[in-house]
Amino acid sequence: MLIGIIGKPSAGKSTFFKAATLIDVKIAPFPFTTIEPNQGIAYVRIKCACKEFNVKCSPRNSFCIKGNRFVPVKLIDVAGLVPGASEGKGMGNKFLNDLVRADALIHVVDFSGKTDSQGNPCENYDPSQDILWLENEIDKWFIEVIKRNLRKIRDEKKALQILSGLGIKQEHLKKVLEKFDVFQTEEFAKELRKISKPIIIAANKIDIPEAKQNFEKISKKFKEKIIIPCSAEAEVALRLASEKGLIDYIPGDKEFKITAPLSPEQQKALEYIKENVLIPFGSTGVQSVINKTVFDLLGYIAVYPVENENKLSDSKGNVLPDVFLLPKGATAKDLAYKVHSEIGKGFLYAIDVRTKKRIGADYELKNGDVISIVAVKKF
Ligand SMILES: Nc1nc2c(ncn2[C@@H]2O[C@H](COP(=O)(O)OP(=O)(O)O)[C@@H](O)[C@H]2O)c(=O)[nH]1
Ligand SMILES: [Mg+2]
Repeated sequence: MLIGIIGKPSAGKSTFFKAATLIDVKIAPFPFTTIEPNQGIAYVRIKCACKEFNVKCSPRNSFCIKGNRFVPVKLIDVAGLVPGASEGKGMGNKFLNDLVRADALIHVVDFSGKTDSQGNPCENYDPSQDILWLENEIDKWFIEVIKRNLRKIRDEKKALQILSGLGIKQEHLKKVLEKFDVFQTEEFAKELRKISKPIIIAANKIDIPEAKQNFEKISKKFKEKIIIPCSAEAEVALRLASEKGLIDYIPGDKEFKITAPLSPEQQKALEYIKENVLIPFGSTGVQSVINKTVFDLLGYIAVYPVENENKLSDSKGNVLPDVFLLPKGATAKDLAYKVHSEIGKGFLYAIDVRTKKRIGADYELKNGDVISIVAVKKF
């Protein structure tokens, strides 16, 4: 899963990226496949099953802080967009390549109204304009790419083949085809964008008083969109203070505890965050944006596979070692394949560890399930 961060210049994309990926490497000692320069690892935060089952977990592909499991997802800081980008303004191929690969987009919007559509300082800019023009640019870009690729193509089967070649997923094509045919290019492209690149809005710089007022207005205006108040800068400050041992703070928490003597400036900065972000909004919002992107926008679920249903462990005794993020609708057999292709092939049945009930290959997994898979071992 890859999540792209988009927005106009100076909206706070890089700050958001830093906030979401800044995590003490000491607590995340597991290896990752190659990460490109503008990519980073963010984490969704879920309740770790260790608490409920009252066991001490030994995570392998994630980590646990005080009963909160942090599960990695890849984040990509896409270049800034400006109005007219789809006609080539301020946008290179790099942007498009990054965008194509993203499963979902976080649109970081400066809600303070203190930057114009190009990212220049101003007063009283209406942030809802950004929500509209940016979505429109991406739609236009989709229309453009599809038109260009389907020029002179008249055969639907061929057209769909070409779209698959562009990295567009079968399941997305299928859904769009229920509403439009591929030659209704504009409607088709817009629907495809909506399904294949859903957008969540991070209402950033919410610590600034004008942003609060704008948020109240705009969230009422766009009821169908997911808009999360957030302060990327506050989250960076809290994660840094926590790394330095000045405060106790877990990303996503609604408060922090001071654990060391502070300079007057540090004291003031933390007080500001508490009064203007944490108390009025319940958190900095950065963690919440990541969580809602994965669980609400993309509809994923988190599932713990274990081998030993009594010890909740793998064969080496690691307790609740893994947690996987799977698309909604994933079955017990899908989970088995995710654990290992051999386990998938040899799948016999599975056990829902909570109920101790046997479940079949087609059982649709639920968020938070702890599942033990029984497979033929002779492969
Ligand atoms: N007050 C406030 N300023 C922020 C916040 N996030 C980012 N900024 C500031 O906005 C400016 C642009 O941020 P940056 O991350 O470089 O924007 P980008 O161009 O979208 O990558 C910088 O001066 C940041 O310090 C926030 O949550 N609150
Ligand atoms: Mg930047």
